[in-house]
Amino acid sequence: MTIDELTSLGESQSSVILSKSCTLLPREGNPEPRYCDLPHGSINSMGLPNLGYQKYGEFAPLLKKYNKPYFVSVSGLSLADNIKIISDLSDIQEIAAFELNLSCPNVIGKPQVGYDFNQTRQVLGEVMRITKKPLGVKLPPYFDFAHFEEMAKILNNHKISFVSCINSLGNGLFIDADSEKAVIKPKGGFGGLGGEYVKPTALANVRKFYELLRKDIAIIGVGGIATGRDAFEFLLCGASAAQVGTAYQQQGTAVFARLEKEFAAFLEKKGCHSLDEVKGKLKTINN
Ligand code: RRO
Repeated sequence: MTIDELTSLGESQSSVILSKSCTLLPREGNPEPRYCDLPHGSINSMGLPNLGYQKYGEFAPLLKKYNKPYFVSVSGLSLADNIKIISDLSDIQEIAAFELNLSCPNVIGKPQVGYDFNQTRQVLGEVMRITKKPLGVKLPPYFDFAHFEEMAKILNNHKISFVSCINSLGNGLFIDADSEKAVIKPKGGFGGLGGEYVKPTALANVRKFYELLRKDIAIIGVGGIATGRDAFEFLLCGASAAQVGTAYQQQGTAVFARLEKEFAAFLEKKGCHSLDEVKGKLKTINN
């Protein structure tokens, strides 16, 4: 969220710097406690705290020295806000791409756009017209094949460059039996689940969209990646890159060097010399 955090991503082994999702105006976000580590992941209801989109534009030249792409995540609270943010930031050369977040589960009174197919169609139709930069979409998890198919049809109709699957699994509830309380404060304790809890759901979403999307739409896998072996599983399902949320929150930027090392060692153990040998090559049980 802050320039210090973005700078430390620049200095880390991550291959991209991705900002916190931004809105038109700065936001404090929801009251604390709003994030909690759990035995197998995390729950959060941050509520989109961010410094306002202009700051993420101003940071772009400061991050240039790291020689890695800087992606700005955009989560305007309305279509008009998304248009304003993306058109204003499109002139900034040091921004490599936008990730349009259609799936924040934690803003009170704002349903996730990605669960409303008509709204998604409208947002993409308008937003794609106003930028020449690569634009990807962060999707919520889907659970029904009919929904995967409907969303894929919409995405295939637009010149998007990538999808990131998945955002946190919205509105879980983690409670502590001793205190008889929820572990986070906003929304009566309901929040987005991340980490190990969501990995099978994330793999399913990557796999389904790999089957259904145009091959020029890259898939960024996200949801429970904590080891090189996890990253390999996402590659098998069809992901071209990995995004790390909970493990980054828990371990800081050192997670990227460890993941890279473990992933390379895993590929070597398998005797793989290129990612294309593995990407999307998941086997199924046929007899
Ligand atoms: O800030 C958040 O509450 C938040 C966002 Br924008 C998001 O996309 N996903 C999430 O789990 N939390």
